[in-house]
Amino acid sequence: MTILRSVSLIGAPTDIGAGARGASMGPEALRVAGIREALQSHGVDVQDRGNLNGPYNPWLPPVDGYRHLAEVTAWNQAVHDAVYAELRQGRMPILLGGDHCLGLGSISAVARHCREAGKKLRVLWLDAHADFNTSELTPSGNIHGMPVACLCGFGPKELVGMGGFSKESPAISPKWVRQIGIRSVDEGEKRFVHEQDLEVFDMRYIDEMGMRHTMELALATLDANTHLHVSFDVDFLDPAIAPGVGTTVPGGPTYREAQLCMEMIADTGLMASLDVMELNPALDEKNKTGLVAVDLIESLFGKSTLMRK
Ligand code: 5AB
Ligand code: MN
Ligand code: MN
Ligand code: MN
Repeated sequence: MTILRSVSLIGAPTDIGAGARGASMGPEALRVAGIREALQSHGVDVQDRGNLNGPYNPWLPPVDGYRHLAEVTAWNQAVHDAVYAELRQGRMPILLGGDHCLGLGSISAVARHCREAGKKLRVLWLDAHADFNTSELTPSGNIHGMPVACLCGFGPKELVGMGGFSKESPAISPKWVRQIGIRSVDEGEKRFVHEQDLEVFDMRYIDEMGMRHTMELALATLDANTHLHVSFDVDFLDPAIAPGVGTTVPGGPTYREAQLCMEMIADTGLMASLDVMELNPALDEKNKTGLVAVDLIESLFGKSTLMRK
């Protein structure tokens, strides 16, 4: 296994890109749920870098299709810089969100690192949503619905340009992304997903083909030179096991399906960065969702049954 055994936790306590308040409390809920201790119990060296700082949430309506673009940019720059610094030191960054707009800062840093290190990048996007909206397509203006599009070069220059990238030379190609668990995509967004040929394993696919086959395809064609980034939006999970998110969508992966998904990622030994996003303790039940998230993260780090030890 080539899993990096040195991990840095980076808290990003904001809900600046979300449609509900409360994801700003996510980092602390993951700590209270024992993320550090859980990883340490699997022999991982864990440094908790504490929380990043950024502007408060003014809770304003959209301007030109974006809510809080300046604040979103500031938070993402802080995330980008922190994630990039950890990668440069050979450590695995785990971003504790925070809403999913911050996937832009995190993955732009990962893409920059991969470009400099000559590594291939594969992004696994575990989510109920495709997060592929643009300012023209969005029904809400909430930027947590746009990070994948921005990373692919479709978005405002402030965000598309993060990490030294540009519209002409974006951080990632849609070809590098595999989306899993998708079950809520807006009308215009759907068209754009098809137009850009994003590879989406939606719930219909998982229901028909099973999680095992889905993950075999999503993890196909990786090699030893691949940096595997996992962007885990907690609303990926069925609301029955994960009620503590702002945007619940019924019909998500069960506990068992999600475990298998994480175990198969762990088996590759290639995961080198991770985002844990959108946990909203204000909507949770006694940190149930925080605890299930930590449990699944343990599986990403190789917690498994006796049979495999
Ligand atoms: B999340 C919606 N598509 O754009 C929009 O939770 C929801 O990061 C986005 O996946 C959900 O506002 C963003 C309706
Ligand atoms: Mn998301
Ligand atoms: Mn989502
Ligand atoms: Mn959400």
